[in-house]
Amino acid sequence: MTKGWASGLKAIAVAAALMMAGTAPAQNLAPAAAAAPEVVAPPAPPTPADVAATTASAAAPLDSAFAGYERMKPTPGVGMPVPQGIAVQQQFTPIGQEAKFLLEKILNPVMAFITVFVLGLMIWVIYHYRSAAVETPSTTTHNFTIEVVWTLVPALILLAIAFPSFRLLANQYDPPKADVTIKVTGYQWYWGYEYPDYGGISFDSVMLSRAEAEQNGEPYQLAVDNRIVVPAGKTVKVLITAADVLHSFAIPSFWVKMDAVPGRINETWFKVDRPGVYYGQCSELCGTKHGFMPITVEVLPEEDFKRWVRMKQQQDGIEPTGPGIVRPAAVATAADRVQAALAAARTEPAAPTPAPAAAPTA
Ligand SMILES: [Cu+2]
Repeated sequence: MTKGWASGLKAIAVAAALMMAGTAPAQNLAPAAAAAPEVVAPPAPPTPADVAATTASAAAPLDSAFAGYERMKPTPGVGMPVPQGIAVQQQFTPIGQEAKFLLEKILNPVMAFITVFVLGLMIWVIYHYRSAAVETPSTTTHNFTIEVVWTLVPALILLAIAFPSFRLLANQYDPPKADVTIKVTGYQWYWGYEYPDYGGISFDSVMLSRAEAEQNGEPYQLAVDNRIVVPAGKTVKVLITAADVLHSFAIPSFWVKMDAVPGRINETWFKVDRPGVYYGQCSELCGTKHGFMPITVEVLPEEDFKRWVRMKQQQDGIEPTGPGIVRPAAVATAADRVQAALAAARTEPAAPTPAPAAAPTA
């Protein structure tokens, strides 16, 4: 319950911050936009060269709006498997950290203890009760105390494991409200991604060749051309399906693994605070190139994520849209000025030109 309140307040704070951030540039730009037509009004009709120049300057603020996005370099050993590694990868989501703790601090020690204890007991029994050491074998078949102990002790161990295990399961299937939703589609043999919140940005993600991966400083067979990009510290809901056969969307360092089933949508989520590059792979045998459809997730600070969204929207010809995405006011104004100038050129013929020509004849 407190979690709900906290996230509610946080959402309000974020919304307020975004609204303020959104209005500030508009206010700053408004006087310039208002003053511009007065300057533009008296001069001669624009030539095509003028229009081209204005269009170019109109594009400039849009470029600067997402200048600064560049592919992030991965940190060696982080978000990827390591040579000779046998442990679970370092975890970067709350669920992953909880699960890794349960596995490494509770389950593995309990399993190791039981395995060693039972093996020792068997060796002891085999040695002490071998036929050479026992002349007359015992005929004992029941022992009430021992039977109670060997039933009760395992039951108590299972009960002790059940509590943290069910808590983890509940947390896993009770995600916080999603900030970003991504639709993932598995294909033979690549992944397709869609961002419905941001005007339906969509792209395919294909594995890089060895040369391309090495050139980028990325691990071969994990690096892709188009990465999933998400904001840091935000809850990302992932809707997963497949277009042909079964695939599985898996990112080990997020504790995420979910089947991609044709005709069905599965759901999972993750929240990563640390910006960085994280790798995953298809984890369901899906055909000959099953091993060649990796997943790359790039977690960016929120502002950088918005720049990436704007860049993708421009590439796809999508109007700026989505939570926190503001249409740059300068762009609208400059575009409007071009339209206005073109309209003026069409409606006003060369009317003022005869007047100065007539003056010098006198
Ligand atoms: Cu697959």
